[in-house]
Amino acid sequence: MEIKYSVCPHDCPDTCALKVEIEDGKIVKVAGDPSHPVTKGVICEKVRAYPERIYGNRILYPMLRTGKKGSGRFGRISWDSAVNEIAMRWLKLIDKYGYESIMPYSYGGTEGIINKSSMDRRLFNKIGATSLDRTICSAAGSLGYQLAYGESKGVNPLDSVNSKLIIFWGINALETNMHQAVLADAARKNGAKIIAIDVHRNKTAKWADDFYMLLPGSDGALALGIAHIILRDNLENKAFLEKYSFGFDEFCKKAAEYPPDKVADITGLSKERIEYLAKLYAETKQSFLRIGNGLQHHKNGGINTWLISLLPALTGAWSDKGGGALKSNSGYFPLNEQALKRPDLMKNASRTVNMVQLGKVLCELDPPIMSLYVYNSNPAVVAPNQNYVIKGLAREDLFTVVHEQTMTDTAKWADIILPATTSFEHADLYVSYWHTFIQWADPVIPTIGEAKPNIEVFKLIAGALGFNDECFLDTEEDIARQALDIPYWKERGITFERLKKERFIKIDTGDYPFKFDKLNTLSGKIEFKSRKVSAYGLSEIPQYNPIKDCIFNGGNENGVSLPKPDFPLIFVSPPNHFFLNSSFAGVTSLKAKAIEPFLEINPEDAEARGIKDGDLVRVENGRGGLSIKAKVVNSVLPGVIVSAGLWWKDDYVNGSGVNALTPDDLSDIGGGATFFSSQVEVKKI
Ligand SMILES: Nc1nc2c(c(=O)[nH]1)N[C@H]1C(S)=C(S)[C@@H](COP(=O)(O)OP(=O)(O)OC[C@H]3O[C@@H](n4cnc5c(=O)[nH]c(N)nc54)[C@H](O)[C@@H]3O)O[C@H]1N2
Ligand SMILES: Nc1nc2c(c(=O)[nH]1)N[C@H]1C(S)=C(S)[C@@H](COP(=O)(O)OP(=O)(O)OC[C@H]3O[C@@H](n4cnc5c(=O)[nH]c(N)nc54)[C@H](O)[C@@H]3O)O[C@H]1N2
Ligand code: SF4
Ligand SMILES: [Mo]
Repeated sequence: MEIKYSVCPHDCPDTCALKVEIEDGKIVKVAGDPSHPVTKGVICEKVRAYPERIYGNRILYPMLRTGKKGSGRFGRISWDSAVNEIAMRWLKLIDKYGYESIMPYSYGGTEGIINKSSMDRRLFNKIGATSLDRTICSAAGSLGYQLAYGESKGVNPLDSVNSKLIIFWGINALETNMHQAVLADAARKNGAKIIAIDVHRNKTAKWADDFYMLLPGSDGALALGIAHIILRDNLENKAFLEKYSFGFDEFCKKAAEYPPDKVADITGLSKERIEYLAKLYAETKQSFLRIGNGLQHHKNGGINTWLISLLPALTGAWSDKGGGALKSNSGYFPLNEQALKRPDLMKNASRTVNMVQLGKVLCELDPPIMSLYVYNSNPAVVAPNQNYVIKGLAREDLFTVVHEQTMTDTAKWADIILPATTSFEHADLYVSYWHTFIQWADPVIPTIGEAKPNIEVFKLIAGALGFNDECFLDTEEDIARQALDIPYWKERGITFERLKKERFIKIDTGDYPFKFDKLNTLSGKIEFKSRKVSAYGLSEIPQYNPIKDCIFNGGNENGVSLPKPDFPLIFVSPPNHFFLNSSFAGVTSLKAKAIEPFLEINPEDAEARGIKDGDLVRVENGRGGLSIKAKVVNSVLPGVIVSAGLWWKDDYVNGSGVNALTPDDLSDIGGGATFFSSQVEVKKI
C-alpha cells in the first residue's frame, strides 16, 4: 500500500489536506492529513466516501448526443473529433452571430486555481466570448464586508480559540465549516460562549450555548438594534472609533431609529433577548463573529452583511487576539491575476452576464448566446429559477458542451460531453477562503478512462481554433509559478519549488488583519458610510430594507415586513450535510445517509393547512413547484419553511428540485444570488 497526499478541491472553507491510501494504483481510502496544522487529519464524511465518487458512475470518454436534446442518449467519439467539432461549430457561430455568442459557465466544482480560473479565462478572453460574472455564492456578502474594511480578510481562525464569545451568524458551521466548530469547541473549553443566529434550528444551533431564531432577511435590523443599545448605553469603544472610523456620526443617527421594540417586531425575537445579546456582545472584549453565506442569500444580503460587519468596529473587538470578524479570508491570497487570466488577450471589451440569471441569459439575451460551455458547475440543479434554466438548456439551437466527471442533470442537456479528471488525477494549486495555508497537490492516481483536466481541454480547443499565443502551452507548474509571481509571495519566500516540496505553507498574514489606519476603502478607514453604494441607488449610510421585491409587498411604516398574501411562506433551501452543493448527490452511500428530500414546517403552519407529519405536500409559487414529504417540527418559525438541497432532480417526486422555487433576482449590492428570498405556499397533496 502506498500513502500519498492531496488537497480537498471542493468549495468549502476548510480546504483540508488529505492523506490517500492507494493499492494497485487505486484509491482505497481518503482521510485527513494529520500533519496539517489547521485541519489536523479530520475530514467530513462526504470526502471520506470519495473512492465511491472516483470509481462509480464516471464519464469515461467524450460523447456526442445521439437522441433528442435532453434525452440523455449519447454515443462515444474520440477526443480529436470532439475538439474539432467544438472548434468548427464555434467558428461557424462566431461568423454568423459574433464572438459573444459563445459563453462559459463555471463555478466551484474545483477550487484549484489552475483548473478553476486560468487557461479557461485565457481561452474565452482570446475568443472575446461573453464574460460571466461569478456571483452565485458570496458576491453580496463579500462586497458588504468589503464596504466596511476594503478587503476580504479577517480573523485567522486559529486565533479564534482565544475568543470569549463566538457568534455563528447565518452559518451552519457544524456542517459547512466543521473545523471552525472544532476551534470554537476549544475556545469553549477556555470559557467562551457560543451563539448561533439563524432562521432555523440547525445542527449548529443545537450545539451552540444559545440560539437566536429570527425571521429571514431581518439580520440588518438586528445589527442596527444591537448598535442602538450599545450606543444608548455608552458601551462603544470611543478611542477605536475616533481613530479608525469614517461616517460614524451619521450611522449613530440611523441606529437611533432602531430601538429594541421595533427590532423585536421586525426580527421576531423578544426585546429582552435583543437587550441581552447586545450587552453580552459589548461587554465581551474578545468577541468573534463568524459571518456565513446563508444570511446574504437574500435580496438585502449585501447591506445586512455590511451592518453586521460593523459591530466589531463599534466595540473595538479587533484590538484583541481572537476578536473581530471573519466572512472570507481570500484576501490573504493575492495572485497574479493578469498572468493567470490574461485579460490583455481580449481584443474588445465583451459583454458580461450574471450567472445567477442563466435562464434569462439563455432565453432573452439579444444578440443570443448560441453556445454554452459548462465546466465546474451543475447549473440545472444549483442555479435559481430552475425551470427557466432548463428552458434555456432545452433550446434546440443552443450548442452545449459539458465537461464533467459524472452524468449530472446539466450533462444530460449537452450536445457534447467531455470527461473530466478529479483532483486526485490532476495537479493544482489551492488557496483557502478560511485558513491561511497555501497548498499544492500532485496527481495521486492515473486518469480514469479518457478523462482530462480542464486546462488540457482548453489548450486543445485553443489549438484547434488556431491560437498560437505561448500561454496556451503552459503546464500546471508553469501556471503555478506565474500565479505566485508577485511581490507578496516573494517577500514571504514562498515559491512554487518550496510548495511542491512542503505541500502546504502558512502565509505570514502581515499587518494582521489590517493596518486599520490604512484600509483599502475610499476613506482609508472603517466605513460606516460608503460612497460605493450610491452606484446601486442606495443610501450611503447602511439601511435596513425588508426583502420586499421578491418576497414582500413592502413593509409597514415601521419597516416591518408584510408577507404577500398569495405566497405567505418564506422558503429557505440551504445546502445538505451529506452533499457539497450538488456534488456527492450522486454517491449512493451518502444519498442513503441523507435518506430523502424533506420539508421542515412549523406545527402552526402545518395545522392551518391540514398537514400532518409525513404527508406529501406541494410547495408552489409562480416559478414552479416541488412535491416533498413534510416534517412538522418546532425547528422553524411560523411563516418559514426549510428544505436542505441540492439533490439531483430525479430524486424529487416530480423531478423538480428546490431551485424550481428560488428567484433569480439579484441582491441589493454585488449582483449576488437571492436563493432564500423565495416566497411560496404549501398544500397537502
Ligand atoms: N456539508 C456541506 N458543506 C458545505 C456546502 C454543502 O453543500 N454541504 N457548501 C459549501 C458552500 S459553496 C458554501 S457557500 C458554504 C455555505 O455554508 P454557510 O455559510 O453555512 O451558508 P448556508 O448553509 O447557505 O446557510 C447557513 C444558514 O443560514 C441560514 N439562513 C438563511 N436565511 C437566513 C437569514 O436571513 N438570516 C440568518 N441569520 N440565517 C439565515 C440557513 O438556514 C442556514 O442554516 O458551505 C460550504 N460547505
Ligand atoms: N437552493 C440553493 N441553491 C444553491 C445554494 C443553496 O444554498 N441553495 N448554494 C449555492 C452556492 S453557495 C453555490 S457555491 C453553488 C454551487 O454550485 P456549483 O459550483 O455548480 O457546485 P456543484 O453542485 O458542486 O457542481 C460542481 C460540478 O463540477 C464538477 N467538477 C468538479 N471538479 C471538476 C473539474 O475539475 N472539472 C470539471 N470540468 N468539472 C468538475 C462536479 O462533478 C460537479 O458536478 O450552488 C448554489 N445553489
Ligand atoms: S468538503 Fe470541506 S470539510 Fe470535507 S474534506 Fe473537503 S474541505 Fe474538508
Ligand atoms: Mo457557495
